[in-house]
Amino acid sequence: MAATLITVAPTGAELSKADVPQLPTTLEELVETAIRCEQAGAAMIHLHIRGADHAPTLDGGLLRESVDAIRAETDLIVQLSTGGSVHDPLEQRLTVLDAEPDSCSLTCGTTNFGDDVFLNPHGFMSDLYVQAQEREVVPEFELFELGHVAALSRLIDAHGLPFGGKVHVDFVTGVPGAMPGTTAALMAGVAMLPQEVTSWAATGIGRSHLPIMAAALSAGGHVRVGMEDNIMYARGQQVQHNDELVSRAAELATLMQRPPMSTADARELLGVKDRRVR
Ligand code: KMH
Ligand code: ZN
Repeated sequence: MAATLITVAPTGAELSKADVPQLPTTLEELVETAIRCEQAGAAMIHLHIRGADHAPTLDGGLLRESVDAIRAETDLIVQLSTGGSVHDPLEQRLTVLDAEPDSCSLTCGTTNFGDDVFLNPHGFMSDLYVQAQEREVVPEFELFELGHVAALSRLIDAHGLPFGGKVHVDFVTGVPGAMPGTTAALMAGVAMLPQEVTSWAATGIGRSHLPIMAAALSAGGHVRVGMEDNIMYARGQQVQHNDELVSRAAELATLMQRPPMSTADARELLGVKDRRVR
């Protein structure tokens, strides 16, 4: 059985440090988190950064500093979020690529996002897709809705394959108002994937975190875990560190004969450019 790519999404843009003090928001906390999560079995980090006030930011200097620091201290594939927060302007979300990440998220359409709307019009997606190709950054296609699978096909048909020739998608399930975090919804999405897709992963928000992880592992998919998606380890027990979620994913994957994938194998799976400084 194939190994499992475990991605950790440690921070996100939604939780506040005041409410969740253990959320990693400073550069020091992010690097410490990256190191511990790599040790626990993660091969990729999906990164949102925070400013000095712990609020989400797309500051170019901080993004670059964060990418460089995590690259220097770990072998993790560094994926920057281009989703940012629902309040970030589209033009600024495109500038994330300036920080030269290995990978970037690319959400395949607009979606309900709790009480908000997460905006991803076709023109923005196309610009991001083409700029990622030009800058040799591998996109991870975030699918919050079944219609996003069709939007992914539209992008591939219009612009060809991404840099590296691989197509990796991540189903983000269980966002209130979007695709539910159920095995049935996930399997419907998997069944719709176009033939160009070479690997798929899934994450479940909140309560759907564990069931979606189990469903993905059983169906040959990869997994994303982390406090961006879920801060409860169990009923009444908050996650204290992201590595708890990575360790649990690694244990379950190993139990299912699909042990955590090495960073070297993950780099090959996703076709990322080697930007490591030796
Ligand atoms: N924070 C959400 C609005 C991504 O990182 O690309 C979007 C998000 C997706 O988290
Ligand atoms: Zn994100």
